[in-house]
Amino acid sequence: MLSLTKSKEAFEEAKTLMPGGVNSPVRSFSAMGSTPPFIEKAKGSKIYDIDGNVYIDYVGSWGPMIAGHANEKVIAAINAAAKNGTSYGAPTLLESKLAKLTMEFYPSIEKIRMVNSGTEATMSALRLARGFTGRDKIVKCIGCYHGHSDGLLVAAGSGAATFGAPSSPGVTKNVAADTLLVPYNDTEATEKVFEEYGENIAALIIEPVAGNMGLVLPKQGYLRALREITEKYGALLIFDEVMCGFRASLGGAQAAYGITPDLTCLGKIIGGGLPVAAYGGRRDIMDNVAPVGKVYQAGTLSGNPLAMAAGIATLEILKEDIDGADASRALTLKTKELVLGIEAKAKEAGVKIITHQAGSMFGIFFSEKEVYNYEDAASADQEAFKIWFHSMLEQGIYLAPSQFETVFMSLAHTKEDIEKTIEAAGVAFKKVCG
Ligand code: HOZ
Repeated sequence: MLSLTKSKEAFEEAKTLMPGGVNSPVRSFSAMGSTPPFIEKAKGSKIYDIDGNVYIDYVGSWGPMIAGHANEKVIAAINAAAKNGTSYGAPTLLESKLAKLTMEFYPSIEKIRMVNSGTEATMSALRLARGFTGRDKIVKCIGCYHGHSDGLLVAAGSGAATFGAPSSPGVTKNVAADTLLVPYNDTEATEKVFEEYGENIAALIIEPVAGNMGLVLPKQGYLRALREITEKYGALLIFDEVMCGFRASLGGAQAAYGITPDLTCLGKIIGGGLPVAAYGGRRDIMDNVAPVGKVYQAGTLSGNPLAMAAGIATLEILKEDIDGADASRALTLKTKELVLGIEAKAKEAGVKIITHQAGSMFGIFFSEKEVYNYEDAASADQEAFKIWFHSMLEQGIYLAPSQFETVFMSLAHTKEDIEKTIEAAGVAFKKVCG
């Protein structure tokens, strides 16, 4: 039985200090009805809580820790940068280095602007799209999550869906009215919205591989259809690859599916565990950002030297070959092994699940029917998920505490970790059966 005595005490105190005891809602575990382990440290594929429990971690700080926790190269780079001062609010060589490295992975990005969070990246990309096109409306998919700026907290996934408030109070009707909604994977609905509002639509923003309604993959031809529709109506196509960037493939979903968006938003991995995100894309569009153009966006800690150093070290690790192939092959194979093992255990226990994998991301739904969009995801058995989640945690496997999230593999996960996780999954599926 997992002992969380110290975490429980810490959580009680934290709840008196912060809403729900946390600085970001999903990590409160409240959707799972339990107490979050308070983390003391992490190394490689493991995280350690303040009660002395050790977990194999598949959350990886919600994506960034692709090289594993406290990777020596990343820590050395942060230390070296810190010795030279922690922030200057002035240009550095590190910013150009991370920009160039990012563009090697994402050739569609001809110019880039570094910011601090995925929320800033998507919010700024949309402002830019509006400034560039002179149009007001945007299109987003129901259940996709693009951070917490007002216009994007409409029918949002992730924590917003987890806590039953996909459209947040506090977002004005006028702002919400400029966000047009379509179901994910629904080309026809998208065409209809463009037929009706096309002249006023600045951009369609999408997680090309959706990671915030569980992991949902694009149907064949869907992303290409979006490219064609946006082009036809003169709207921009924005890929929010904050989550699937460097994971669906090293070049993200755009490389995996062969689609070139006009703008891309990145986050998480690009900062190697420190706060970095970015938006970038076509030069003619990016040159509308201040100080070249008039679309304003700024930030004191944007391009912070510690964060740039961590991002550079992480992307350099991703460029290294592993067993004669690039890192994405190793990550994908490990993830596949885990997913196949989990599927086999579910079958053995007679539990119906749907699994999805995109490179080093994976997710499971307790459902008998395929999951193509938010409605399908929401109709999966949430109670079964909760039982499975808690049994896995008890056995030292740390998964995202919500059906509307994705889990992540890192380069640090070992064969032994994967075998242990598959065994644990077998026990957990039996629990689901009662
Ligand atoms: N929005 C993040 C997951 N999609 C959760 C971030 C966190 O709680 O740390």
